[in-house]
Amino acid sequence: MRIDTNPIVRLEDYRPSDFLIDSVELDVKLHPTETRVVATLAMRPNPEGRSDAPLALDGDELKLKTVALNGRTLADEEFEASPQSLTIAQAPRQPFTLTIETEINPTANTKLMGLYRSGGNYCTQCEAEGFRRITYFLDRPDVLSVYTTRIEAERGDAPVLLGNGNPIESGSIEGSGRHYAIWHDPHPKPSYLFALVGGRLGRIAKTFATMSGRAVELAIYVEPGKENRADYALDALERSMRWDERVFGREYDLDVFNIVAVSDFNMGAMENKGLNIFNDKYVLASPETATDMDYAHIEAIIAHEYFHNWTGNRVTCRDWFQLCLKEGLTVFRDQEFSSDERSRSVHRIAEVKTLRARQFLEDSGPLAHPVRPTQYREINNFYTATVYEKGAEIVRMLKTIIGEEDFRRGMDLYFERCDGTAATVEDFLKAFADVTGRNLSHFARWYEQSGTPRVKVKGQYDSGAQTYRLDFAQSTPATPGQPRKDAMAIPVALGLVAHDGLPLNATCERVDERGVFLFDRPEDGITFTGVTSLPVPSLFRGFSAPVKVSLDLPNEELLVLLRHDTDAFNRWQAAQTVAMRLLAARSNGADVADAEIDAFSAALASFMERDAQEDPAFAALVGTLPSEADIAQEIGQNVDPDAIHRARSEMRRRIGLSCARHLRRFYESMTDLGPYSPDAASAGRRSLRNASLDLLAAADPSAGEALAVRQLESASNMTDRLASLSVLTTLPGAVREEAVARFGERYRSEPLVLDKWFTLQATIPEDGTLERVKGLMQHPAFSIANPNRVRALIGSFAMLNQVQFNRADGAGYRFLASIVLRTDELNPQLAARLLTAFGTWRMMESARRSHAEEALRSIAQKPNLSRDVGDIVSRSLE
Ligand code: 0A1
Ligand code: ZN
Repeated sequence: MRIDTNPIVRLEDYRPSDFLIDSVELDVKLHPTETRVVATLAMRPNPEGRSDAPLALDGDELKLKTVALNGRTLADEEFEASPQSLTIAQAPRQPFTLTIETEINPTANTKLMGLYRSGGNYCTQCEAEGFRRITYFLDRPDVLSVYTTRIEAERGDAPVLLGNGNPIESGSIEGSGRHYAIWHDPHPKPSYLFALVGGRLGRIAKTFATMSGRAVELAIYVEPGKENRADYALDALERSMRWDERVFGREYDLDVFNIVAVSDFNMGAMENKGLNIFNDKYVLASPETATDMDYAHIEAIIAHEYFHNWTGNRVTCRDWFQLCLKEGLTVFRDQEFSSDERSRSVHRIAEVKTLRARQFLEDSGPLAHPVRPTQYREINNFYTATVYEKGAEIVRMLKTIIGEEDFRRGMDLYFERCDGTAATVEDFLKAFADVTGRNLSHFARWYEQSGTPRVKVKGQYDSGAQTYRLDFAQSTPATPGQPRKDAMAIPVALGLVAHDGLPLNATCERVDERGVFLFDRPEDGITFTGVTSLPVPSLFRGFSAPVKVSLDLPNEELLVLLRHDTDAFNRWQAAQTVAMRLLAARSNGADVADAEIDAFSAALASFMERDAQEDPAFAALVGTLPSEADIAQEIGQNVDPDAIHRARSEMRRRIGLSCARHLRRFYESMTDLGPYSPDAASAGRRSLRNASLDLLAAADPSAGEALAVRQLESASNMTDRLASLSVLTTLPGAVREEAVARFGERYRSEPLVLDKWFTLQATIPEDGTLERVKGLMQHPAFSIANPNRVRALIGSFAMLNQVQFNRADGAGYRFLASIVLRTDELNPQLAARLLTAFGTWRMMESARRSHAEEALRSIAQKPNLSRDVGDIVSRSLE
């Protein structure tokens, strides 16, 4: 394997910057290939830094034109410059001005970091280390500066010019066809929050009055002609701002808030101060082009980026190891927002499904790392489910442990103390320790220890004494770099449920007034008294901790929870646990008595009969079996994806047959009541109807096909149209091919819709799919340079198509390896993300495992890999 020479950055090596930059004046003359940037930096030595240190600025692929110190151009021997750095050995020990002129080529920038072009427009992406691709800088999050940006461009090319902060001046440059705009951001910020945009863009706007009565102009900029597709995003922005005022007391702090949608973007969106830049898929929506899920994602991501204004921007991170300080907390905030705007329990189930599918998976594979990592080779590779999603779970657990009121008081104190600073996880926890008087040092282990804790629980009822005892044991498996683990502080929200569902007045002194037991040792036990009949324990209500639970209860008892638990999450969980037991056993070739499957189907049928109507979205979730990937994760070793696929298909068929009467009823009754609306209640009806269609088709393919064809033709919105096409893709034959072709034709000029079409085809669990994917790479709408297209077609194939990516002959792995190498030359971040699909290779059966290893090695031995890909491939093979 190739030797990795990339230096490792370590948390323990952190030291303050030797210099500070109080203000930055940037003058950017936009040009497609020769953009000129003049940066004027007001600098001074940092009293907390070393007094003899040289001034070493970061760069990346930069071309230096000139550098001047206090207005005097420096001679060549007075500094050292390369595309990667600019060093002045003898920098002044008093405040000074450094003026640097660089030239950059936005058109050649395919990495989509720094200044680049998307759809002919200019835009920037600076997190984490992209600002150094614009000018030489102290490109680290603990250097905070006030920015003034002057942007100049051809008026015809870029009539719209946007920067951070407030607009302060604009005008024409006489006789040149050029114009300029000046933006000033009064809030000191790190360079990763810098942004500018120049281009031809349409705009929608509205005025927002903040809680203290200030007027803020909210605007969204999109491709001209698509303005009305931004209405939902603008509405979501306004709701987010109101929510943050109401729930966290946080007010917006500039005169304008701008959002720009671009079509080439590596991630979801970016929280640049006052100028959020979004992947257009998380802004643009119309009933004809977007699904209910798209609307929900738009709402969540608009909120997420807006919430960063306080958790990320006003309080930023001291260093990149603290990434979870802004990301975990902001995900928690956006989840709370979505829960308040929609159905809390349905949303919680969705959050947990994502957490398990992505974060538990990551935590059990070669890329496992702590929520606050202690070292990295490439920071771009740490924008992970662990930092984001598990990071959010930690904040949620903290709130569960200390309670709502103290949580709010702690947040207030955190904002008060840390506003305007670059903070750490310790600063965050200290605010909560101080308001509650609690010692949170044991809790802090959640940030340090990687791996998903397992909790084993045993229950014992003593009918004579009317007590019920629960014994808990915890352990966390070894993960890379962490062979041994300590016990975690695990909040267990719990209760007891009687078999007949009637309330049990049992009590336990170890359970607090919010129903939470804090399990913080390797083993512990608690006893309930006053238990008048045999109960079923309902544990980890609302998924109170990100752990894997095993509870040795028979299926019939678990199904009591589906029927009677007051906690909706655990009702859903009970059905999932039973389904998972049956599916895992079947996939492993174990004998599962038909009676057990029948009992499960009957429980589902009676749930559908009794409760489904009340909350259709919840019912749709209960009726959806664990995914093939979830089953693989549960099995954990020697996985045969084909066996899993067969077991799950068979179970879907059986459920479809035994619940057919209810499913047909839902299919007929859960129709749209009026014109399309993306609200949660309407979306819930559609989801139950479409989940019913899916099960009906599994039970009776030809009847299902007929229903799906009819729905595809008559659908009035993308949710229903796509759901019917999705059902058709599971049914091979001419009808499917015809439907797929017509859909592709109908949306040929709608890239975001074609992405869904790419994904559907890439996830067909049949042998021809790899060839189909290769064929689709030739489609005129496909582009290897556009991350959305690549992820929709190739990312989905690798991440979602269990049987075809993990083909027994290794062709899926070899294909992905070739794409990773190809994309690495253009866009290393994209390549590295695709490569994470190999995270499950070690859990496959041996033939697949060796094919995967060979594919990984073929990547590893290539010369000149990017740092992004080099890092992932070497960790995947370790
Ligand atoms: N801070 C953003 C995520 C983000 C990170 C890196 C990027 O560079 C390509 C872009 C966006 C967020 O959490 O929304
Ligand atoms: Zn974020």
